[in-house]
Amino acid sequence: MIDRRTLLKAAGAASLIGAAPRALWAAGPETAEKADYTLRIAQGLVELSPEHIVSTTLYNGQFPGPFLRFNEGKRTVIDIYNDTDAPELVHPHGLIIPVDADGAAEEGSPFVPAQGMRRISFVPRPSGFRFYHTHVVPGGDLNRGTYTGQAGPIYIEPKNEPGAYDREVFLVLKEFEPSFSQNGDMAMDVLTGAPIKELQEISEKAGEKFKGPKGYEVGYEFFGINGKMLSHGEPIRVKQGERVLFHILNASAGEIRSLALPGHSFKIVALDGNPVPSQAGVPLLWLGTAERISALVEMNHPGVWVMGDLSDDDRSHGMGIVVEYAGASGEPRWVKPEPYLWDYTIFGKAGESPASPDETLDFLIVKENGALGGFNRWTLNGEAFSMETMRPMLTVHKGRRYRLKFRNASDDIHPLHLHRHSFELVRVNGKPTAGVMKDVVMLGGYQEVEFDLVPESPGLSLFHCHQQLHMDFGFMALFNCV
Ligand SMILES: [Cu+2]
Repeated sequence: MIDRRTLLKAAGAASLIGAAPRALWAAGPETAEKADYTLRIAQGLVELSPEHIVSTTLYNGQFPGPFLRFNEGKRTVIDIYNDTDAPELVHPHGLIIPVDADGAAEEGSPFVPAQGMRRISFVPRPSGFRFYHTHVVPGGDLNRGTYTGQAGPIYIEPKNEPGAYDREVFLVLKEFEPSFSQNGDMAMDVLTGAPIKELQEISEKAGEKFKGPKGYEVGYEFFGINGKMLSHGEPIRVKQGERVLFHILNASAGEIRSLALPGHSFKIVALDGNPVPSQAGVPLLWLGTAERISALVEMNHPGVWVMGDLSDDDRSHGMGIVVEYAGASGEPRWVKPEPYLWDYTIFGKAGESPASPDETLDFLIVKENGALGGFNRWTLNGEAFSMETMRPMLTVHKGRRYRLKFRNASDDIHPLHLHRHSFELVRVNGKPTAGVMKDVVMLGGYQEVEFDLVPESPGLSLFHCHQQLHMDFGFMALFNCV
């Protein structure tokens, strides 16, 4: 139904032109120093189940990509080989690292050339659960970017582990076999807070200008945890009384995920790998694209359970994993949980407010329905990011405290992400908070979120919505830190 050539012309072409000269800078290892890790980017197969084997681009032929464990502050070296015919970028997400290693072409990071290699090295920080993924711009090409299987977990060993636990389990949530649709079903009842009327009105006005059919969205055929559809991987085997620390990553290209384990609750110890001030308990999890949650679960409800997505459709297409108690038997059971809306502020410092900002910056997010060859275009303060000029939107000064206020004049949830920095949530849907440090935050439909940024990484930092389709069609900005 969709002509790929037209799509590429509309979206991807600019980024490919930009790729060519930069690829020439790529160089091999200059010294005999041995790499700590080697990543090889190539086409491969993921056996989601014996009946569902998908072909996609992978790291080292596996999904998720190899688990990279670093020690905070200890320099690490990674060799990246690209066996594909297109330039690639590997972005270590949530790390405070220089542009050269960040894998974001918009900032000036070099590409890993097609059929070539590049060595990166950096000093990993901050500690906690991070991940790595491709950062190329697929535009309308669903065989590229985060639509592929290019994602893997990173854990930077902290000096002190938050919370006592018996064992750790890493879960990477990911969907496969994408296709375009014009009737998306993004989860809506995700976040607390009421829609703001003024933002709905702005959205309606924009809607009058951009009439016509709804812009394209991406749907998926199969879902899995750690590359296996529900009931097709090894179950998580637990014992009664065990405290399991789950590290959960939503490695989706654009979906919001939920996860529940019937009869159990989650005690949140870290968000995006950063320990939270208040370790609140919640009945289920909501994760925006690229968000991570570290949560302790006390295994006190014996049985064989489905730990799965609340969406019946996604779960029945694989989004879940079996949790099996020692000595329990029978078919895995799923029990639909009561609705629960996510509120970041319950994990903040109770009764405290963050330091006052030196400057406040406002951003209004507007959707232009179907404005780019059937794709929605996204604007920040009236400006869609230009891949041609790559002009930085603003200059920020190291050490100053900026309060960034985002107002969403659309009904979509946007997982906002800033590269090479963490930020502190200060107000979510009207509720003040302090002390929650993140690198991705979900901004609800017709809602507002504010976070404080104290820039510390000199150079360009890319800010964008982590919804692949949103970032590729305007929802990006460069902040220049001087
Ligand atoms: Cu978005």
